[in-house]
Amino acid sequence: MSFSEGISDSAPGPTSSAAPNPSGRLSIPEIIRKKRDGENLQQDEIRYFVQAVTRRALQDGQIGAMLMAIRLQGMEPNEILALTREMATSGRILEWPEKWRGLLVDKHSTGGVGDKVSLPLVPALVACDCKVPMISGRGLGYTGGTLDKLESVPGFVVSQSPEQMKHILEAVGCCIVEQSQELVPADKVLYALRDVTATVDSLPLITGSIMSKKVAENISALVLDVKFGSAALYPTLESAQQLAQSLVSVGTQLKINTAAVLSRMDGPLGRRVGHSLEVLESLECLEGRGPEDLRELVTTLGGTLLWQCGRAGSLPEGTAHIARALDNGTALRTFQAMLQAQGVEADVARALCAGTEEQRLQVLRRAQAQEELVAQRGGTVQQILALPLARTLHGLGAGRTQKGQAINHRVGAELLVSVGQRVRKGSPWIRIHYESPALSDADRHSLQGALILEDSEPFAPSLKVVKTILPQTHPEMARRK
Ligand code: IUR
Repeated sequence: MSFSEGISDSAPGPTSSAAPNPSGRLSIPEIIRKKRDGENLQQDEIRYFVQAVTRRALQDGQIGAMLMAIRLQGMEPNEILALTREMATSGRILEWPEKWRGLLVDKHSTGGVGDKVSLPLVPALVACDCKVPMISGRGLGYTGGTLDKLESVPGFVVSQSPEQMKHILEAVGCCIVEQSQELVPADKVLYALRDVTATVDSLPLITGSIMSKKVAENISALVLDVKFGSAALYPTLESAQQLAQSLVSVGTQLKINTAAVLSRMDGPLGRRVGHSLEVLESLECLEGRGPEDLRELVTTLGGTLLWQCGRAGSLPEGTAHIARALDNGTALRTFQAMLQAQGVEADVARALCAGTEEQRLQVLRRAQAQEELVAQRGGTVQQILALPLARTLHGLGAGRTQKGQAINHRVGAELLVSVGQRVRKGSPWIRIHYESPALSDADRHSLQGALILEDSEPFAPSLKVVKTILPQTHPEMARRK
């Protein structure tokens, strides 16, 4: 018996142009062939494939072939919508009390170096009366994951059941957790195979993967931070915009009020990269301090969400609400409560959120060694390239080269200069925190390549956010038409 025959019993019957085998039932090889040859798949074919994936009824080779066919041939918007819907319903959909309707929001980023936005943003949204059941991810490629960053706080537990999530949302208003086994199991299988079949960057597959998890979260509003640039998944603004449009369109059709912000990812976000250093910088942001570009993204993404869910009358008003929550300490107190609700001892959470930098470092632990590199010439900083920096830190143990591998949360870097600033030859521009392996001459060389200097006047750095794609059905949009 072939695999396709083995799973055809519970499959929907064929439609006129669906992919049946000679017995008249849907057939996986025939569905793969259709996509391989650039044909559109019917909804029942997509359902058949996703259900078979979820039941682990397919060979990895079959799934890999289908992923590559999708990667090469693409999908029409109606196919992407069907894929997302089928993936979302491959597992449980979270349920929330009726009184939270309209208040449940989330943010998703396509990932960037130094991107710690979720840490200050999630509690700031709660301080503005939202509920945030964030399901987040681990590091991908050279970019760190929110869960890995939070795990640099001793005691923080990312694994929480749907029931525990509800309990934490009732008590605190937010949680940041890993995807449980019960949510979108199809994505677990597909994602693992995308990673090893060079199909991660497929627009339909990214859309299905991200949006299925948001549909399963059962939220009302979502903002997406879609990055573009040399250290982003999509290098150009145009390609990132296509992805953003696909995500917004699918989200809207699946009844999530979805907006997207397009932001630059050539240089690191903020001045600290590496897990525990990024927690430190997030705490500064939660105190109303910290780097301007981080605050810009937190307030823009949060402000957009507050406007989407009606907690603010305009984008500037939403931005101002988030800024206030950062400046008046309410977001920081919520962050402290979230840490405790997710397993951190009360005195540890207090030392982090109300302590001095020294007390914070005692909790997070400083790496055994630090080294400052100095500028090899004078000039104005045009750019600090995120990719060589992230690659070097990855090699020093800040990232994983294979699944399940331990990472060193203490490895990282602090930028001592900003874009647009003049530096003198011989002045320190970066401090590297490392343990084992030690920093090598090859590392020093590649790091020096990240600092781009030119003989020009100092200048103010550009904003990170270049464009916002608003939800298609928002009343304000309708009024503007
Ligand atoms: N994050 C996801 O959840 N899915 C994806 O495909 C990518 C990032 I790329």
